[in-house]
Amino acid sequence: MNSTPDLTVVVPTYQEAENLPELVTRLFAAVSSAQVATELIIVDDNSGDATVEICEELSRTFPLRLITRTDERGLATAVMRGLEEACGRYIVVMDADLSHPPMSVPALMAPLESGAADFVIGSRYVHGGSVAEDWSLWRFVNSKVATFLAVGLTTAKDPMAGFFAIRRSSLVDLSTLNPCGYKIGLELMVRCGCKTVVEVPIHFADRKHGESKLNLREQWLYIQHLTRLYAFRYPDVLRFAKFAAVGVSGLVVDLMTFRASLPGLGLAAARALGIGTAMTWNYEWNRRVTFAGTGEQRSVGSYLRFCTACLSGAVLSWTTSLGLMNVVDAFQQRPVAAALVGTCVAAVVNYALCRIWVFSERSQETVESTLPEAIVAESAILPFEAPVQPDDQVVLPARKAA
Ligand SMILES: Nc1nc2c(ncn2[C@@H]2O[C@H](COP(=O)(O)OP(=O)(O)OP(=O)(O)O)[C@@H](O)[C@H]2O)c(=O)[nH]1
Ligand SMILES: [Mg+2]
Repeated sequence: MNSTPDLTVVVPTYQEAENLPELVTRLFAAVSSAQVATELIIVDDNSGDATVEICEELSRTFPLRLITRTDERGLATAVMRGLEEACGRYIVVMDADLSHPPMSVPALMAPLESGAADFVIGSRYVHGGSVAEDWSLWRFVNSKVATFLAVGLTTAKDPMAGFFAIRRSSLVDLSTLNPCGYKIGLELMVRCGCKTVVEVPIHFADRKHGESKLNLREQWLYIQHLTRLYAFRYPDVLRFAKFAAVGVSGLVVDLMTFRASLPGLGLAAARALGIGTAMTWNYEWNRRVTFAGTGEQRSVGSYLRFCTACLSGAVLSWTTSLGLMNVVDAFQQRPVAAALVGTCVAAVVNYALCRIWVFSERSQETVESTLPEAIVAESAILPFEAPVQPDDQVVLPARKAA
């Protein structure tokens, strides 16, 4: 038997001692009959139940490693810790509560082995898959809504199952992952750029022992997590939304300034002051918020480029709306609609100019290269996990591969 396992199964646990003997026995029965050399890594967050003793006992028979974390709690970071420790060519992540059938583990690995998939999901919602009969309507709706919200990130039918497989070589630098909540599978699928996702049908059973650890707070974390993943997958959509929000706030500033200064300054000067104030306001907020990632510093040069971009937008808006009214019959009697189209075209072009010319990514390089080396290095490396004291973990050595 090769000492490097083909497969690492990662199981995060919190107070799952009662489920472990059955899980481990059934898992190794499945991988033995499929002749897959397997190691099991259990990442427990110091449950305070009999997890340590039970794992010690099981590790006499099975290649099992227990990692006990005392400095952190959370399903996603526990899985990431397991991924970090994995030695197998393929990795399967599953729950401890026997919701995920251990007998399906070889089937999850197979499409990775054959090259048919980059990511495999044990799926409840494909043909042949099912959930426990007494699954509540609340859980069903919850799972479906969560899946629907992720539709822009994956077309998989069950990305929330928590039972999945990936090649170890597909894993990106784990310190770049940023999952909050419990949808670590979705995080890996998106950030590791897995193109081919295959879903293998499973029967999702209800837990027999113990309690669910997932609550309403996790739903809120999921929304935050989704926002981050959408921003990662579609950076310009989110940035454009911020740009538009800044634009609307600038309109309010413009009108308020105009109104306040009109009695004292008269029409022409008050109008100029309103426009100038709004432009400065927009410049500052776009620099700080919309294009914050570029590190663009406040400067006369970038301010003038911004004003030029705004002016180009204004000219474009003016020509587009007049052109539409003069040339297109449908707009001749609809000047407001023509003005609206002009404004939209100008907003897109204005955004593009800001993105490419005013707050370009080039300016980030310039800023970083002027920073002392140590600061650049520190800001580039974000630890995903606080360092663990050696005393904090109990690692039971693997005895033999199945
Ligand atoms: N290490 C670690 N594992 C966790 C934590 N929270 C949950 N888990 C484990 O993650 C897996 C999924 O958690 P569950 O509580 O079963 O969540 P669920 O499947 O949505 O809910 P139920 O099946 O209804 O109980 C289980 O193996 C848990 O023991 C945690 O904070 N740390
Ligand atoms: Mg569960």
